[in-house]
Amino acid sequence: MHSTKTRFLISVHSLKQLPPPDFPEVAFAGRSNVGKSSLMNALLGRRNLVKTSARPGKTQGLNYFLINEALYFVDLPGYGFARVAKKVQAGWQQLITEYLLQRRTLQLVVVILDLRHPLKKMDRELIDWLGYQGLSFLPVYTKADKLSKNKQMKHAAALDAALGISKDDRLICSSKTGQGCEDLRRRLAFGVDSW
Ligand SMILES: Nc1nc2c(ncn2[C@@H]2O[C@H](COP(=O)(O)OP(=O)(O)OP(=O)(O)O)[C@@H](O)[C@H]2O)c(=O)[nH]1
Ligand SMILES: [Mg+2]
Repeated sequence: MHSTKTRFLISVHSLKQLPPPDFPEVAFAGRSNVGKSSLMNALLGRRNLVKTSARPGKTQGLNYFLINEALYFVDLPGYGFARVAKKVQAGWQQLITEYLLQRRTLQLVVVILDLRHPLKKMDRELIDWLGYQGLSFLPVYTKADKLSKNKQMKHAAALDAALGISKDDRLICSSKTGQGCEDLRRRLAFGVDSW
């Protein structure tokens, strides 16, 4: 493991609370419970720095982590969880939308999808919207450990086709086994030399 020094900075609930835009940043988006927080922990080599949960709706607010005093990771609340009140979901969505549109230092949105499942409507809407807004994004197909190698390839090809992308434009990962994490770390090394 690399010597990565990470600390939790702030949970942002309104744009006024955003930390000064002093570093490049990478945001992690995806459906509730897809494994965003787990993937961040896997990348950082930390067990539970970013709070994870078997119950969807764990991450609330935009949670900022500072890595090696050089890069921000931003854990976003998940979307599409029916049991979170509509009003609360709408509030998060507005916060996330405004954040994505305003934050000039945002380098990349990692969009996390479950490798086991077909593309969902809200995933497609997010990816289409990011493309339309000209924001850079990287699809990551996670929970790969739950499928055989053969199935991983099949499912990944189906998601690629649904998104209209090639296999160089995404990664297959597992937070449990660490599969793909080294590749992902390399793609996220904005301003960080010692990953
Ligand atoms: N087997 C396996 N389980 C995973 C993986 N990633 C996440 N999980 C499990 O999936 C559940 C949800 O993980 P989280 O990381 O909390 O998901 P999240 O997307 O941050 O969820 P919200 O914060 O609610 O939006 C937890 O029970 C994790 O242990 C993975 O790669 N493999
Ligand atoms: Mg989370």
